Amino acid sequence: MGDGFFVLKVFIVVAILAIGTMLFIVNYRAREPLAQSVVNDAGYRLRKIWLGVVLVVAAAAFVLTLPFFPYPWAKASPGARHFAITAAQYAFVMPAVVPADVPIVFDVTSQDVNHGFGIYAPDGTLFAQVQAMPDYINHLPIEFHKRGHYVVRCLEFCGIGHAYMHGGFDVR
Ligand SMILES: [Cu+2]
Repeated sequence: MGDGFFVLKVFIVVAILAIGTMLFIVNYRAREPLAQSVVNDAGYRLRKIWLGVVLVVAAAAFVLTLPFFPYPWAKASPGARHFAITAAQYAFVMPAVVPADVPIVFDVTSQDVNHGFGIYAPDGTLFAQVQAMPDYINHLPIEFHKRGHYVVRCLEFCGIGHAYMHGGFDVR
């Protein structure tokens, strides 16, 4: 179908534009040398404005998104069933079956280094995740409504076998 020289033509056009731009800059600077103070003042002014814009945007984003923070909702209900999860290079020790439609808590820890405990729903989307850390138990309150097989993958690079570190459980 196509024109075999398309890439070459694009390259030539881009090269001509680039060389032209460079020649223009060289010429421009040669004709009108600007005092360093002029350049400095403009640069610092621009930087101050930019900092202000970034601060305003960041503050607005922080305030506007704060109500969507998930932590206040992450409280485990008192009657929740607990399941121990232990990660180790390069496998997970966990229950084979987890009940659906009841509040549960995964108590997640690691035997060696930091791992990620990432739970993927039967449709392949990431459902929940928490860090698995040595000498520490992270509690992940969760409730499954969709039955099926959930795949667990390590989400923290933990060594040479990281890519093969996965497991799973059934929700029934
Ligand atoms: Cu890993």
